[in-house]
Amino acid sequence: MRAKTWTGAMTIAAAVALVAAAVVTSAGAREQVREIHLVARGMAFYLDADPTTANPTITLQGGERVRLVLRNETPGIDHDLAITSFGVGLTPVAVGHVAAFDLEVPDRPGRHEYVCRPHAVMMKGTVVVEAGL
Ligand SMILES: [Cu+2]
Repeated sequence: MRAKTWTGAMTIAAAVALVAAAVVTSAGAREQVREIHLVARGMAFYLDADPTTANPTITLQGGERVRLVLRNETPGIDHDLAITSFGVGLTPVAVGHVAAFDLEVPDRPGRHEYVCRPHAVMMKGTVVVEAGL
């Protein structure tokens, strides 16, 4: 009997937690930030989801909010990540570390460049901004 009451209390607590999570989620949806995860491996960038395409083109939507996350997997070499035409970038990231910056993408289609500033000759790619919805 006592155990059953305890279970009931737990169920109510879980339901309250779910409602609270739903409220947080709907509030978050209004200011949704899309995360793009990059890895610096050797002397190139890779998307976390595609470990074979070096320095991939990154496509953004005008007006969207994105968070660019960089993880450095290059022993002994610090890398950064910047989109200088947007005035955003990271301070250098040591191996095994992760850093990120947020960007509100200008609502203007165009092509830009992302780069690792210390290794700009090898580590750079294109950012395409498509027309916003
Ligand atoms: Cu670098």
